Amino acid sequence: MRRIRNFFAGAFHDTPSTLDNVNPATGEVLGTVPDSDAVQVDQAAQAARAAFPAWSKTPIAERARLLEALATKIEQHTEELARLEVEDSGKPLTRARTLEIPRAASNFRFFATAIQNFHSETYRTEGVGLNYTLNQPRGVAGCISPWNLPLYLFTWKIAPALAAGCTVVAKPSELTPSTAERLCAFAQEVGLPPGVLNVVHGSGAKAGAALVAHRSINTISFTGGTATGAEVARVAAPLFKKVGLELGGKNPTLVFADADLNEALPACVQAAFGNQGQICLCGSRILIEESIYETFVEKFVVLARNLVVGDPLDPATQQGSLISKAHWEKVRSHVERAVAEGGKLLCGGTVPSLPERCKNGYFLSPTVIAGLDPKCRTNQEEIFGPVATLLPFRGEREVLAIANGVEYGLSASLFTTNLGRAHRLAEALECGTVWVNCWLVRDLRVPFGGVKSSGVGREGGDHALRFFTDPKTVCIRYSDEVPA
Ligand code: TXE
Repeated sequence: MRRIRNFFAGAFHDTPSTLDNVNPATGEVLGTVPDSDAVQVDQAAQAARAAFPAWSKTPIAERARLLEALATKIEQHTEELARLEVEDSGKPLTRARTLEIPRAASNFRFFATAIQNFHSETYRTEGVGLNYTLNQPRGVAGCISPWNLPLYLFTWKIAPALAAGCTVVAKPSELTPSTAERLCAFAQEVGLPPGVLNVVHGSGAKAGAALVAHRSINTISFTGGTATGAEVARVAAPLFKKVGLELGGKNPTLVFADADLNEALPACVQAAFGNQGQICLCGSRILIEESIYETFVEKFVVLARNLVVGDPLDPATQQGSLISKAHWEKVRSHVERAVAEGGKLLCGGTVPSLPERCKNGYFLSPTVIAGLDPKCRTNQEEIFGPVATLLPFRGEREVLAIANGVEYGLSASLFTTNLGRAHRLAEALECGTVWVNCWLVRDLRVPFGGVKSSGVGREGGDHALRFFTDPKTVCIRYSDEVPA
């Protein structure tokens, strides 16, 4: 049995009460997770506060060196971390090993370099003087991350915060604590000073809420559900905290008749079902131009049906389990509602047959639904599971109305070979990222975030470094007259 512990002031600590850590692919209890409350959050916040003055003054080159060292540790432990991620979340091992853990290492490497190139502004006011800005770290940052891409999203917040000179109190999801604990051990091994990175495990309602409300934590970077994001914003607003929210999505994938279907079809399948549909960027509404609708649907359903659902440890597996029993039940209830709303189930909706080891796991076959109105709840609410809906459209005007006709605005994918249309629609789509003829191609320098109910603020590159710093303006008055 694994015993996860909190990490603050450079050491691991037990808590009086714990939660169970369950492997969702097998139903087996893996061990315990601290059930932290305001007391542990306060201890971690005090450690972070005490460490801030020295860390914020640590030369950038030294901070960057420590971040590089963390990246190297992650790389050296890729296999171990990937297996922990799989046990906690049920995602396919191949995915964790080749994509998610390498990306966690890249997050540290990227921000180790980015901070060395981070620059401030200068304005010369002629005849008066010079203004420049100092980008100063804000203090103690609270980083709250979800369970879908555990170490990948955890490090996506922690790396820029540390690079910028903030100290951190972080809370990973209570469902996926294991890789965060390993990261703390790496922090000890590479010599990150005590109190610079602190991790408090526990539920959102207790540990998460205490972190958001803590007065010493003045900056909150949150990724999670939209309802939780609203609660975080409500608590943080009267405390005048700086808050970044990366929330849910109901992202459209637009497929035009002029698209190269050999490229578009596999990309649409990936976008719909990647990580069992549990990525905020998943393209869960596929909008297809009427003239190719029948052809597209037929081919898409074959590809979806052929995805291999199975034991996450099997290298052939493309689809693992959902994150938890509660989430599995929620996604299945969405499928039932889709049918009640008049949707036609073209494939999936059922629990696949699985090897003995996974017979108590929370699996669902990739599910494709057609025949629903764009305004029905299935097409409006985030399902966050392996469920995609297919909708026909006629022309750009109609597809824009459908694509933008939801409360969310995180991303969109657009498949077309018409250059003018690609630019026109990229401008008109209401979201933070538009991918043209691709999905989830990520450059860590670009701004990342959403509009509408998908969130506030941007992560990535300089945007993240700006988030964790405050610009201070220094105005120096001097005379233009050269003394005689
Ligand atoms: O997320 P929560 P849940 C969406 C997806 C999913 C839904 C609910 O639609 O079905 O959200 O998922 C912590 N104060 N996304 O309930 O609760 C929590 O402990 C502070 C989209 O699992 O938002 C965890 O660490 N923190 C998403 C983190 O918030 C709180 C990824 C996210 O959990 C808290 C995940 C509180 N009051 C779900 N309550 C994305 N944008 O990628 C919870 N938490």
